[in-house]
Amino acid sequence: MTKINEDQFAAAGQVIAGGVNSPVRAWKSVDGDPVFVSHAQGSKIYDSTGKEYIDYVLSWGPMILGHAHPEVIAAICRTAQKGTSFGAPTDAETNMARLICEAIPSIERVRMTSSGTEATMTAIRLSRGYTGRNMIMKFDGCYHGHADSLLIKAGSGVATLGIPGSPGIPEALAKLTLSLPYNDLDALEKAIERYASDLAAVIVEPIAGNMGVVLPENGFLKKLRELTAQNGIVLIFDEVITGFRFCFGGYQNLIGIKPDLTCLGKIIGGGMPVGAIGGKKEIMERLAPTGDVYQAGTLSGNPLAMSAGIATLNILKEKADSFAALTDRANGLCWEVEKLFAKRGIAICINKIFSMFTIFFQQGPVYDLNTAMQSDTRLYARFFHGMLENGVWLAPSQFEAGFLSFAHTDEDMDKTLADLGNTLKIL
Ligand code: HOZ
Repeated sequence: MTKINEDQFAAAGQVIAGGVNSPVRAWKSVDGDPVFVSHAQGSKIYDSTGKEYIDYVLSWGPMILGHAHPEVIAAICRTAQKGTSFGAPTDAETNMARLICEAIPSIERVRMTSSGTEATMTAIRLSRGYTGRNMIMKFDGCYHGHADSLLIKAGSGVATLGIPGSPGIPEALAKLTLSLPYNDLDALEKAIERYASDLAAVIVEPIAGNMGVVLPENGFLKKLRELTAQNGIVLIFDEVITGFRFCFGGYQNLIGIKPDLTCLGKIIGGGMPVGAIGGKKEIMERLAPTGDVYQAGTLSGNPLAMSAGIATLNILKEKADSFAALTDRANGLCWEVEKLFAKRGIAICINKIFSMFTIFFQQGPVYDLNTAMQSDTRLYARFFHGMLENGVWLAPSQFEAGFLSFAHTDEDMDKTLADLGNTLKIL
């Protein structure tokens, strides 16, 4: 297994809890020490020895334009020269909110935060305040950040490390969160029937990206919308990953379903720390200062984050027609990957949508957390290290999504497939 950067990781471990600032970065489930990054440009990321990798993690999604896009960097630099934080309103915040409202029709009002976790945490508090109810519903394997109420049967690092929940979350609070299997209409109908009058909100990743990519089955999201509307339950779409990844808007634009609230993050910050919650005016105006539900943040709407986000969204708006080409490139790559694995006689199941994918090391189908967990994670770890050795940077966990950016080229695809060929020889 790869064992470079041991000194750096050991040094980090002396001063940083676990040596990392987010658990999945420790590469525990792929059995190796993390490679330390020095810089990144376009579709490439470079480690501290200067080695180049084609990057399919893209900072876990935000870098859809590729790393260090010149227009985004120029916007950040221009803004930084005028000051980096004011704790007072700026026009940039209005411009950002306008772009979001224009792109996603269900959003009439926006509140910026500094992370996706803050956005989902706010969405839950707001739903509880608005409905006067306490319970919430989520789905197994969906990860909505690390707020107490949402860290129940969550995906991402929690699934990667096999942690069922987390100590530190009071039992009394955990009891207020129901978690159901993703895509299980029967369980959904029964739970709504039983708990409707106590449920403040249902929160869902409309495309699950944190147990690996798992797609909603036909009718699942539509039924969710119907049942929540009928019962006065706030429907929250967590589009932190999917927002602006498939089109200039959210996944909701493509399926014509309007949630009551939407959480955003990642791409809207162009690589700077950001989050946002948006939705119906009637609900959003319950936030203080117009309403009584409190939420705040010194760095919310931070000028650097706004400038990087606005630059990114403006480029995506201009490129709206190019999303199809990005999808074609991802389809072509996944198709060739499937062929190479089949030739080698290794069973995989690729779940993909637009420019987002996961190669599950199993026959499939993968349609919920239970089926995702049947993957051969040991084999994934060997695959991960083989690809890394060859110069391809993949997620250090079976239970995460891979992404393509507009900076990826045909040459990147060819090299990736050649690297896969080499990796398969030793798998
Ligand atoms: N939970 C994130 C991926 N879904 C990982 C964040 C990080 O480690 O940077």
